[in-house]
Amino acid sequence: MGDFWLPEAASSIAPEVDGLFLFVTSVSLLLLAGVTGAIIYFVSRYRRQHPGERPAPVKESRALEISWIVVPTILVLLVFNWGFKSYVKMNTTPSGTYEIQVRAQQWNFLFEYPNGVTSDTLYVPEGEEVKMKMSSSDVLHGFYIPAFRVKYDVLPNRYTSVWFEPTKQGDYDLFCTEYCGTGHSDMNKVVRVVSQNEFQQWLEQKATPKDIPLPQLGERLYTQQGCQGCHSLDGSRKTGPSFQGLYGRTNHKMTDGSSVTVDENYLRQSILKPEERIVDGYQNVMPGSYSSLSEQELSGLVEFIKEQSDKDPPAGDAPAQAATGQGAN
Ligand code: HEC
Ligand SMILES: [Cu+2]
Repeated sequence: MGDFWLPEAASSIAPEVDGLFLFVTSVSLLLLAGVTGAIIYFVSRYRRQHPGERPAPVKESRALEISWIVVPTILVLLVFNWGFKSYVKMNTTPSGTYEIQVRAQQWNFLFEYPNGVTSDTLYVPEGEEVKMKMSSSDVLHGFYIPAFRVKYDVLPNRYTSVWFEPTKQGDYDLFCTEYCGTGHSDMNKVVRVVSQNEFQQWLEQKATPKDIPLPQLGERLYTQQGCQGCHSLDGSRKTGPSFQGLYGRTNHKMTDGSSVTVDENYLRQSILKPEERIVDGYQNVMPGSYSSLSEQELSGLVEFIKEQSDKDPPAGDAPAQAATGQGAN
């Protein structure tokens, strides 16, 4: 049933939500059919038969009046009762629920698990109640998983939460549902429901080893810190310039007409004080909050960006070509 016109139902609350939805829809359709039928019947039955015909006076029908008061009242109360119960259930987190932090920012979701592991994909165990504790570091975002039938706003300066119990393994969509800027339509993630065993394994395997090489640390930060929402690695243009082939460029143009050579110090300054030099063709929208990154994290990011050049060494005039290529996107 679910697959025909509703998204797959993959959480414990989904059948309840769908049941109510189907009930309201079918009652509405029945009423629509009844009212339309009555209109058509009356139009033909009571049409004027000959000129000068005067309709007979209408007599009240107590039975009719009572029924169109009582029947809708019962329907409304039924729907209210049903909906209210589900609503209370959805909004009361059971105690002892496994908690995952959700951080939303333009234009990325980051998921953080109790053991400190962070992830770009939301992993959740099948058959376990999970709570999302959500906050935003900039503007209003929305957290929506159609297959779970949960949707809630994510606000700056305060926590909101939703909970659900996934009932079916697989990959599902997660969307941002508040228009939050130019990258909004890219703010999609995957929810991966796995067995409890797989979930534990994944968590352990993701736990950060202490001495991780700098480029790997950088790669991790690239997703965790949301750089990926604005900077691609494949040369495509997003809100910010791609990191592909960035390092080592000479004659890199800024909006003030100056040009720079992209070395480690330029990268470092671009992350710490993005507002000081704006790359030509882009706007000053990179968050200033990265100045709180640690020295090691900064080096990690710089090394990671450097690696993006090794993969695809730019030719002498690559910047110009890259720029036109980006424009066509
Ligand atoms: C909200 C979007 C956004 C996010 C998030 C963001 N940036 Fe940027 N970034 C930009 C924009 C736009 C520019 C170009 C304008 C400028 O120079 O400030 C830029 C410029 C840069 C530059 C200079 C690029 C060049 O071509 O010279 C570097 C390096 C950089 N960002 C690194 C990062 C890193 C590292 C992160 C994550 C820790 C990050 N940015 C997060 C939007 C963003
Ligand atoms: Cu958003």
